[in-house]
Amino acid sequence: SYEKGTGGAEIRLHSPLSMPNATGYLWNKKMMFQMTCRGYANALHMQPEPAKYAYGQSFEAKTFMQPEHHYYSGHPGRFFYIKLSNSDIFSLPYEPTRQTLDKFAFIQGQDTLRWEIEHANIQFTLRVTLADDVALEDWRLDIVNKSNNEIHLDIYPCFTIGYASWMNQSARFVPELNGILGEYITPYQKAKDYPKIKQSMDKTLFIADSPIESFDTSTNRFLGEGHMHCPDGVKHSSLFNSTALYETPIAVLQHKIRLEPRQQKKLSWLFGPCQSETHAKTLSNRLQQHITAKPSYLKQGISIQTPNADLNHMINSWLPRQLSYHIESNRLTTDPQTRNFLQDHLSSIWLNPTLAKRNLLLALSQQGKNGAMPDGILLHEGAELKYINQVPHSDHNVWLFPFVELYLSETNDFSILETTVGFGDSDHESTVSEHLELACDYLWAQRDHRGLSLIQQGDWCDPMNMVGIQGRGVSFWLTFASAYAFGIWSKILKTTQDTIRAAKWHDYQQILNDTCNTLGWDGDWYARGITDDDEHFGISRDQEGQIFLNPQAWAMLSEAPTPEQADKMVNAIESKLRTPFGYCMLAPAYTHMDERIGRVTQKFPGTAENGSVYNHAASFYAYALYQQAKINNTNKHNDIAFEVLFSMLATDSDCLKRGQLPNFIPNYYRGAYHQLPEAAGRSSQLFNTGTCAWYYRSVIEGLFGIKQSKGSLTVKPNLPSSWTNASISKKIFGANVRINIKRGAEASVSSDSNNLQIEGSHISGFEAKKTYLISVIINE
Ligand code: CEZ
Repeated sequence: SYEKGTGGAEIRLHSPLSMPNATGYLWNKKMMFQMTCRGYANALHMQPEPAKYAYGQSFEAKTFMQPEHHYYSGHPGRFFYIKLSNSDIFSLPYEPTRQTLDKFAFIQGQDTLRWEIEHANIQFTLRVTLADDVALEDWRLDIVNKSNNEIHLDIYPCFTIGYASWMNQSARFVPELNGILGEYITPYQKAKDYPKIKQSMDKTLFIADSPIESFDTSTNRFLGEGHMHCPDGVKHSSLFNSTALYETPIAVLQHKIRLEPRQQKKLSWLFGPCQSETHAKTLSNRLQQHITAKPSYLKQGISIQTPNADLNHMINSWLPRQLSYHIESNRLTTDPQTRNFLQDHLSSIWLNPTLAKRNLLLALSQQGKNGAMPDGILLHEGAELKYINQVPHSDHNVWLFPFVELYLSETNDFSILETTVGFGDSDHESTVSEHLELACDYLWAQRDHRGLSLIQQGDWCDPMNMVGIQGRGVSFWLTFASAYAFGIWSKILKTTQDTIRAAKWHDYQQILNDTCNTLGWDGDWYARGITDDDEHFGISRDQEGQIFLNPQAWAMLSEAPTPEQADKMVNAIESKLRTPFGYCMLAPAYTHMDERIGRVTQKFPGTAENGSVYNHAASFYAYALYQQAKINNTNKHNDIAFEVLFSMLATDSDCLKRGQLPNFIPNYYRGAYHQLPEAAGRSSQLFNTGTCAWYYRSVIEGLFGIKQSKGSLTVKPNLPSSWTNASISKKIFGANVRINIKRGAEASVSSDSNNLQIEGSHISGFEAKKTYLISVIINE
């Protein structure tokens, strides 16, 4: 029911019914906009805190972007009622009338969402783009009369503004704007909040470029005795010209159109937040001079050709877009969780290394003098730690290390280690290298009498909040993650000739691994943790939450398991966590609260951290399997590693079950495959996820086996056994490098350039801006 357009430029869905919650998204630096194929919309803009300019019909809780967002009839949307002269009424894109349309296509482009619809011999092309520099939706409708008769149409764009405030809300028609202005006061009670409220964009603008016959701004007056699917306003010959005076606002306009046979007409509208009527007037100029937010990320990323079309499509066209969304929007927060900030900006290292450097220094400037990274990174003066960032989590230091490792290998900019940065709680300045040493010291110190890492009220797993609530519970995952961090740090120190400290952190890595092997190995896999009351969990004895994916993946990253242990873990994961829709984060999913563990066990079985196919965790696993391959010099898990990656993609054969288009990788698909098979596979539709950077990294370093280090390149591909060839183009130290991989009798690496030095699989001598072709033969 969907089609991938040429060169991955767009994805087309042919029905509003087959995947009703399939969404597309757009963003610019000020906002994000997500819309379902049927016309429901979610939009947030930053001012700088996230805010809405279109709300639901009743008061909404303020929250962060959620998975499996609930759509209902009456949900905020962007609708266009069309009334024909014979009074037939239908709506674009599909909601709210839900009238079957003769032809329907919903199209996600790189910088547009578009619908191509035909009905009653009329062709409609509806598209939305965002302005490049402000929060503003630009809507265009092209109408073509395909019949041989003159037709008369009433078009009613209907943009819900919704219940914005219990203090003050209204909306009115403003003739000078040729449109509607909704006004409200963001509700507040504390006088100290007033300065912020005063600055906020508490107005919603909806303006048209075409003559307006009538309007409504009061939701109730517009609906009358009808509903959104059949409002009185549209049934009448004209809207009621209502003004919303402390009533729920809506923005509906009536345009009358006459079309000769084959004639075409274009209409456009702008919708978005604004500060004042004067500001609205300035924005209205954009009707004439609209500049669309354009993507710039594709040329910075990699390009691959493999026998797997779904993978090519995701990597070449859509994943870089999702990476870019993360680094430009910071997930629409002003205090991204430190863990998210450092993982999302792994992508900056590939797409914008200057930004990556700036963000690493920003994060380190908020580190405590004791070495602890804070729970969130404040992006603006006045930003505060909110939501989950008020709950102490133990893992934030870990994420510095994969970041620094990738930054150094990709950029070769070792001078960053000597750059000085301040601290969050002291005027003192230290070099980045000293900051990182302190971060390791802190992780080392935060262990219990057994030498295991204390979990506090959560680690990577946010809602695992009661394992260590009394201060004693520990996490095997975090112990492995700390060991992994020490391992990375030790390798960096070795490169910088600091052999004494390199040896120390290598020893500490070994100590943590040994401790986990002694206290955490359960026979076929590692336990997840030990509770405050000294009980192991995530072990074979448990009925629920018997096996967790993360400790296995990170044990591999920290190099704790022997090859025999690794095989056992892989087998256990295959038999207990693998489903047709990907690898679950834990199984079986919890069905009731386990007070030893916390609120993760209260999440609905198979959703989010409670046993979904949590793609972030799956991408760690893929990366770890490839890492294993490198360390143990074996390709025995290559097929599984690829399966882990592939199973995260919505494909032709399973997209209906997932309910998602292949325009992004969601944070999860429903798991609990054996417990609740009917919901298994359903996408969360949430494109905020740490998955994307680790996925990209797994493809580059894992599947293609490309690793840069100290100015040279190593290529050791890990192709699945069924592939005979593949190629990748990537910027390597500023040079444009294409690597062709083939199977052959004898493994070799060669190049078209005599200026490169090749020793085994190591290649050096790249010059920036030059183009190189490297041919790699791997064993048949
Ligand atoms: O959020 C993510 C976090 O942003 O959950 C991950 C964690 O590593 C990320 O940093 C795993 O826990 O509070 C909660 O219950 C949640 O855990 C979520 O908010 C979670 C969601 O999946 C949101 O998408």
